[in-house]
Amino acid sequence: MRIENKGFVLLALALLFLSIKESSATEVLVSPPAITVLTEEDFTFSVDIENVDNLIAYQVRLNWTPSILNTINVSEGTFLSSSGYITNFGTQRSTGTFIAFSVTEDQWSPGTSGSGTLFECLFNSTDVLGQSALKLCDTRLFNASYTLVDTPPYLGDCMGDIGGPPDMDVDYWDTKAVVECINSPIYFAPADFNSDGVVDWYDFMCCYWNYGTVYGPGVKARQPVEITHQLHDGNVKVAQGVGGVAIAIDKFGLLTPYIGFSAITLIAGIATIAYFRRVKHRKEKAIKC
Ligand SMILES: [Ca+2]
Ligand SMILES: [Ca+2]
Repeated sequence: MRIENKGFVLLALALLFLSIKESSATEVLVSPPAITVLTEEDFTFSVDIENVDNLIAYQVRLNWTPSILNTINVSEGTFLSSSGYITNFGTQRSTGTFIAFSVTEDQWSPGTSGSGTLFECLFNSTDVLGQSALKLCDTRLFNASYTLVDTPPYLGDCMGDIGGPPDMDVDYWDTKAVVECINSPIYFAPADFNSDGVVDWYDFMCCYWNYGTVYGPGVKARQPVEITHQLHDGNVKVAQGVGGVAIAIDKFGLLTPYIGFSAITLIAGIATIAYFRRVKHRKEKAIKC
């Protein structure tokens, strides 16, 4: 083979390798990436995931310009539950941002692989012309596995029963405290198990994996395993409606009762999980005895 032909073959193989590598990267993206709407118009978009392997939980924050857009509703997509297992989805919202999270209820369920929709959003444009990014950040994707690590720290244990000090037992009270701290302006350091300065879904996953654990000499902690990924933001352009008359409505005020509802629902769901896991844990202990 001539030298220039060898070079061409090597270049083609390199490009093929790069294309395979790029297509297999896990991505979280806004779909469609570019949206044009009129003032005071409802519109939908989704946050999707592509090429993920063995996903059991996620957290995604979405930021936008609140003078341009309002959020109306956020609902879970079909991807995580496509494994056939029940999921617990929730959001914590404030002006111009929300953080969405979900986890498969049964911690021993297999993860979900492939591509699909994590959650769907119904938004409304205001009467202000302009553009707003739909910016993804603070995303965390979790594999359906964990790593055993030495203690301390005692992952998942941030308080005792009814708000007491940490008691070396990971239970409902720890889980409740972590969920209530997510997106809260009040930083509760004991619930920040990985000491990254924020209480988020990683810290919840510490409770998830270690739920029912009673720490003592030689007892290891289960550390969440994260999935690396890339982000692709979206953008919304708000144009003047033809012949439309802009009517200023404080939609955020109208939505106030809804904000916080999903968080309460989530905590209730987690409490249910906690209850059944506690019953299961007690049964297992009884069988061992
Ligand atoms: Ca505890
Ligand atoms: Ca943390």
